[in-house]
Amino acid sequence: MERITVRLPDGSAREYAQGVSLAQIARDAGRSDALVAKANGTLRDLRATLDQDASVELLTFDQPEGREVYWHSSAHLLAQAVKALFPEAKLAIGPPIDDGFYYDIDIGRPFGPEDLERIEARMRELAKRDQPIERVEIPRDEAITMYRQMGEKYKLELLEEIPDARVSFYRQDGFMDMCRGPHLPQTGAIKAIKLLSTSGAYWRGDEHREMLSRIYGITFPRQEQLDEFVHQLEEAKRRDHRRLGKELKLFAFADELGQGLPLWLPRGAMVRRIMENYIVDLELTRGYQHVYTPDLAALKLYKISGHWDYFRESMYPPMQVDGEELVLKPMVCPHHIMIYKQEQRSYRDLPVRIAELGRMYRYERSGTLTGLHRVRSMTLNDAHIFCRPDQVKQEFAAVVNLIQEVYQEFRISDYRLDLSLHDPKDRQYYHQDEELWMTAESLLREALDELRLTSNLVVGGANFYGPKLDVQVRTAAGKVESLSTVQIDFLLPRRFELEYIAEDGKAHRPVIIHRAIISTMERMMAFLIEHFAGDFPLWLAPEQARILPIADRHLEYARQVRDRLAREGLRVEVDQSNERISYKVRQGQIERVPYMLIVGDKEAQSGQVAVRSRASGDLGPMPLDQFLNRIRQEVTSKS
Ligand code: TSB
Ligand code: ZN
Repeated sequence: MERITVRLPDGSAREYAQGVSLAQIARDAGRSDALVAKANGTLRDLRATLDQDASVELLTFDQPEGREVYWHSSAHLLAQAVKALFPEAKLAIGPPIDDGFYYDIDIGRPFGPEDLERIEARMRELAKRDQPIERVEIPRDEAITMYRQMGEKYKLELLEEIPDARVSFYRQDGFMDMCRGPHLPQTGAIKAIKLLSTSGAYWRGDEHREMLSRIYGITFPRQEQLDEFVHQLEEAKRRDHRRLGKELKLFAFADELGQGLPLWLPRGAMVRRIMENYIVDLELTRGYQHVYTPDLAALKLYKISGHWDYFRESMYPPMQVDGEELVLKPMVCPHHIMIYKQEQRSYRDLPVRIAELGRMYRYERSGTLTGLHRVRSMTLNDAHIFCRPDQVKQEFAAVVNLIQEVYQEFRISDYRLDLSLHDPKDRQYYHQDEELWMTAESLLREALDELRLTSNLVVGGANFYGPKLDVQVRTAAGKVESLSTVQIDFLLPRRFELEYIAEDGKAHRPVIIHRAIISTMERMMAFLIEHFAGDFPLWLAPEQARILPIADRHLEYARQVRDRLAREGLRVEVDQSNERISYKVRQGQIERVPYMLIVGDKEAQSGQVAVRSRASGDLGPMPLDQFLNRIRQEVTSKS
């Protein structure tokens, strides 16, 4: 028999007889953790054999491809369990996904929670039996006959589209599923199993076809991994801003209003107003001038800027009025440029920093809309800094410092910086002036170096007008989104022929820095709700204290306390319901009110309040002034 040479990634090589299995190679390499192998670049079952020299890579659950196979085999196990419990079930498709796997199945009704429990238990049983998973290839006609007999109409439909003469199946125990593979060598590799949810799914995603029932699940080699996953899932649910936004009455969406168009309810609007006042006041101390510009603009403005060419798919279509074409504003920059152009500017005037809480409208595809994280109408904490080329670095640094200062106040420390540059190969999207790109990008890199900041390079992530630095944060669901952004732009000044008179008396071209510190109010709100899990710090809380009268006869004193605190600028309300005090306390907890002030006979007589803090529990009775001092201090320190 012929010998073959097998090479492993560590450089070692071994001789084998032709026909050696990949499982044998894994055993010899002491790799009991291997799930599947790559032989000469092709993914293969461990049960597969080699008949020529090969470089072999053994893959485990820790590698994306290994995990994919693991979850794919888990989907088969799910189908096997379903067929064992519901022999009449018709199987459709069952692929691995980012987090686990699903299987679409037709049992003529949706699966319920009890079904899931039974199926999950059966999967565990089948995995414990540790059945071999074997690949079999059969002629296509035979496969058709088999599936006809079984009445597996969805499989038949899939089979009809396969042109090959032979079709591969995977068999474990008596269960067979048509599949390309590869798969795990045996079911016992699947250890920790959880079925997560069900949903309806149309066959082939076509709403005119059958409605199937989809079961989602996840599996891991170790129980701790499953526990950790479930914990993260619960944490994501607990923090999900869409759920909290409803529960805490912060914002809402309405079908009649349209997708991606949020309503800011009084409590959410209060938080937003605090954020807006905070950032505008801060910017006014840093040399920004705040302006207002319209939500509509003539289309020609965006033709000059280039947005119409490069950003059109995110814009609402133009409307015709009085012979003019108007569009909803998708970006504020051209408006601020118009403001810059109102005066002749000299080098002494620069930098000019024009800021606005600018409303923007963007057509985002409906599949991408996620609560307040991604909406279609939004308000951006926007500014455009018009400066001389020699001022870019220092202005950029000032913006980055401002971001850091604001993040500290909001207690945001978990973020990443993305430096997005243009892709020189993408000649379609990016303007062709390589020199401009080089200048802008090296300025940005130098500034970052001087700030001693490390960033993650994203080639091809730049805007059409220039490179940028984005602050990236993670949503509760684990998705990465940009919050703050700083963008260097040499292009729009050119397109709009912007000028300033330099020391030499001649007209020169300024540079624009586009920047947003707290992003759009919508995205920041979504982020903060999840970040604080609904427990806004006192300075941001929509309702800072609630006064709870024990009985109706304490209502008057409660109102006096409220008026006193309100005059001091605090956001206070009285619970005027005739519920029992324990119920009122519970309600205050659910609504995450930072302080509850309970007032009864004793408090009313002595001018005191009994304080219950969200963070520290019962603080007992104290004079109103003492409480006032405490809360004032907490607000100023933003703690
Ligand atoms: C900074 N012209 C620049 C501005 O001067 C600009 O508009 N940049 S942007 O397109 O990157 O948007 C700025 C920020 O708005 C993004 O970083 C992101 O945080 C936020 N944002 C963008 N699109 C949406 C959206 N659909 N929903 C919520 N927030 C969004
Ligand atoms: Zn801009």
